Amino acid sequence: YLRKIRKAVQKAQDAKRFEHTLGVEYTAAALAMRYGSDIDSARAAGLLHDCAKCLSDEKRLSICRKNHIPVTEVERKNPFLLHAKAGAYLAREKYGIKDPDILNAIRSHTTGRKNMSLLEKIIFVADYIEPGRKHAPNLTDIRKLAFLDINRALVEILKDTLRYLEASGGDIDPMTEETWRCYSALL
Ligand code: DGI
Ligand code: FE
Ligand code: FE
Repeated sequence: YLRKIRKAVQKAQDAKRFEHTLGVEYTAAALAMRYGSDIDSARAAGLLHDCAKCLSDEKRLSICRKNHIPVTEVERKNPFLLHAKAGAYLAREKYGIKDPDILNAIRSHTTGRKNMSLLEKIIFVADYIEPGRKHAPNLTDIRKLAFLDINRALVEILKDTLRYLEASGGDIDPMTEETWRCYSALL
């Protein structure tokens, strides 16, 4: 079923985004091998995590409105954040994914959340470290850390993301902060 999903996602994304998607797919597979998580689930979640990324903000908002998916204030102001929630919805309705862990991994891939499952962490981290990413600071160290201690990698990514948002004046989703608090307290 992975080939079918891959083909369908390719149609829904531009070439650059699809390359990122493939990068997340195989990076998630590698992390799943390292941490003993189901490899096919990791690949499916990796393939689908950004399936709503190439839609318009209007489309993302309307998917949420029509399907009674709650939209927070920060999300209304920054509708690109909704590609995670809208993506989880499309993964179920359009791509036929039933596994709630895969759907949660798609839903939480941008901000994270408290008490993430192993698969959710794998997708969150794979999204950040996949080989096509180039602009993040400390990427070399975080890539190595991801295969040594996924929780520490998670905290480093959240720290850098929050720092970047503060510097660039982006609205911080309370969920991103909550995830950071949850995992930095754990270390
Ligand atoms: O969809 P991708 O680009 O592959 O990756 P993503 O879904 O993790 O989105 C990355 C962007 O999301 C990145 O520019 C940082 C931003 N982001 C993460 N948490 C927050 C956030 N943006 C805002 N405004 N607020 C957040 O809390
Ligand atoms: Fe994304
Ligand atoms: Fe992504």
